[in-house]
Amino acid sequence: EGDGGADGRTGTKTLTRTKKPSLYRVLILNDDYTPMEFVVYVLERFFNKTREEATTIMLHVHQNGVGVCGIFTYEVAETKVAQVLDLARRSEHPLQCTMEKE
Ligand code: TYC
Repeated sequence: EGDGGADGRTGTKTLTRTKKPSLYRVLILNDDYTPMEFVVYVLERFFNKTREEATTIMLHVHQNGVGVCGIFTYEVAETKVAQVLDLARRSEHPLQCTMEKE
């Protein structure tokens, strides 16, 4: 925990502490109109799920209203949400995706 690196000029030890980044859950929400196949495709394409994993998550969301696509650092989560919303909008599906601090 924390490495004491030698300071260049004086050789004085300086404690450098690394902080673990906060993590964020990316969630997808159920709706009545987005095709099941589109949701499976989104999970495969943006969240690197197998077809089997994607189908399990999609059905969970269909039945429970919300589900976790993955857990990421802030900027990665933000990018994935934007990618999903952009494809959904361009495809004219109402699919919603959001993020929350873990
Ligand atoms: N409920 C949708 C349907 O019956 C399928 C669906 C699943 C939509 C998951 C969104 O996040 C979702 N076609």
